[in-house]
Amino acid sequence: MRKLYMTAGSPFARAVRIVLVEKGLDFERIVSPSLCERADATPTLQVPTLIDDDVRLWDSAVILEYLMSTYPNASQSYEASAFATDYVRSGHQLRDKLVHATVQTFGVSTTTISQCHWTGMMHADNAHLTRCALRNQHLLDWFENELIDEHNGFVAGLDSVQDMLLVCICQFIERRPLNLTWDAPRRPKMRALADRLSRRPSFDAEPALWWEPGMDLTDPEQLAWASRVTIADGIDFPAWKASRA
Ligand SMILES: N[C@@H](CCC(=O)N[C@@H](CS)C(=O)NCC(=O)O)C(=O)O
Repeated sequence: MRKLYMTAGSPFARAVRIVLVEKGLDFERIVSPSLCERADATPTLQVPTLIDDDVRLWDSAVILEYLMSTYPNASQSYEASAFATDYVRSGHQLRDKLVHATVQTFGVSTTTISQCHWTGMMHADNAHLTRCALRNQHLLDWFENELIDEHNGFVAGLDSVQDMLLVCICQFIERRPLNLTWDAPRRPKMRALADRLSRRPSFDAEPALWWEPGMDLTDPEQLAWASRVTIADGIDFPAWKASRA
């Protein structure tokens, strides 16, 4: 069976998981692979990496392109806007790839801040990370401008892979105490996109989870808490743990 190297938190891996679900494709999860397992799978040492028979791919953009071009969509048995049939549309390749690359830059900026945060470097105290946080705000304003309206994402009438990755990164931001934000009154199209995609069963099946060091997502209570809490709740894991002691 195809295998996906992933972590529960990676927004890039989550976008791949969501597309696998949209397409009705089974996969085995290699969750939080060790350094040795990562090194055996990919020279990037990163997740996601996908193994599908003799095809081994890393980088979510390449994996998403492969899945979109190799497998047709499963038939939809629920009320939802249509899921894109192509990674990039014929006649719009350059624009769709530019959008995807820009969304990936948003993801890299965000996960760089996150990974540094957990090693004790707050973005406000570091010039490069401060630039990453500033870049995010410029990128978010650009996305708001590129989204068509409050009923459509980057492409009229369907939910694209680019829409999905963008929302995965926003929902990652909502589930880390990083002092970052994406939501703002001046970005109603972004809010509408996140709300609409959250209603897709694939987003529910592969949820974004709160994460902080010390959490154990194999504990059902912690998993239930991680599934519902966001930064809007104003609580973090140490506070929740203390409230239960
Ligand atoms: N461009 C890559 C980025 C993947 C990435 O940054 N993965 C992170 C997790 S969100 C990772 O594996 N980080 C560990 C590391 O960089 O060593 C993609 O789109 O797949």
